Amino acid sequence: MTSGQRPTLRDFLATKWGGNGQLAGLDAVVMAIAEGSRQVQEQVQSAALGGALGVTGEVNVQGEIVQRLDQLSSDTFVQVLSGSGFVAAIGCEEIEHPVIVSQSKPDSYIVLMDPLDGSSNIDVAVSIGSIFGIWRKTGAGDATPSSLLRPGNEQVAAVYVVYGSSTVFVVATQNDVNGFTLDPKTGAYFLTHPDIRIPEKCAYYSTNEGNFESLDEATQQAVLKLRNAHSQRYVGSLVADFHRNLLKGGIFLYPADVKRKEGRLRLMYEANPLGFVAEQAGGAASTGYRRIMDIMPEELHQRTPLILGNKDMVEQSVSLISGG
Ligand code: P6P
Repeated sequence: MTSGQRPTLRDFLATKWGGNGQLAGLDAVVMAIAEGSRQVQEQVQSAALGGALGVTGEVNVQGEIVQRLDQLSSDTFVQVLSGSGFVAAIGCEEIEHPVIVSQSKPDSYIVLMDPLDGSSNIDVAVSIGSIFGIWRKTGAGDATPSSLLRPGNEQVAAVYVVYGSSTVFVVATQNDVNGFTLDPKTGAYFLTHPDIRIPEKCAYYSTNEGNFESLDEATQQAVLKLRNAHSQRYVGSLVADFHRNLLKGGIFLYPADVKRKEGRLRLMYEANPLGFVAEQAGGAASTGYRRIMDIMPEELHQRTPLILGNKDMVEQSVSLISGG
């Protein structure tokens, strides 16, 4: 099927969501993310030539050195989301406090994002990505910081983008996950992965084996069981590892360990959005002890252990980790 016969993201959303009053304005938010990702894809592709690789010299709220592309992508997505008219507040990995967008429309949304995930891979041309969790704004008036501290089970949609051998845009709503591929010539996304469901068979496991000795005994047993039955694939970019596992079957683990008792990955803009996508595609997301999306967040940048992907394998790993 040529791109000429494939629906664009815009047409798909109009057809799929047009009549659903519950999702009013959500297409404007998703199209803003799509536009931002188109700009970020160009920034990523031309970074080396345009001197945008490397670091800004700043350290972000995570205590991590800010890559120039981290800052650029954060600025890009804040701009397009704020301009959509349907976003009331933005939480961002690169920004310590929430960005409150005043005078947003009554039926507007809250967006939590990791604008560019996988920073350590930027300078070596390995796949990176962007991640977005979307909640409906509740209450009258402008959003407040507490508007962003919502459990993942209240998300209405989630989006991630993989900047890899192609740029793939995956959008999930209840029981509906679809992937679109960017045509760099036109800047349009075309439907290429309709009705994504995570395969029953788990082909891969993804974890940083360098942390093995830091894991507790029960978690080591879970990793050993996976090691003996599946191929190991680990890119070091959560979005790339998750996307492969979503399409081909797999499980991703970044458990708690002695160095990271709360885990390494962030709850609000990594674990919750990808956990939402996983569950809508028939998968699962756990801390190793509880469902990710049931966590009531206490702060914007809190971290969590993450076991994510094929439902049976997540459940088996959780059973070993938690002794349940
Ligand atoms: P490690 C990238 O910085 C990231 O946040 C995720 O994309 C990735 O899965 C993880 O960190 C990699 O962490 O400790 O294995 O380098």
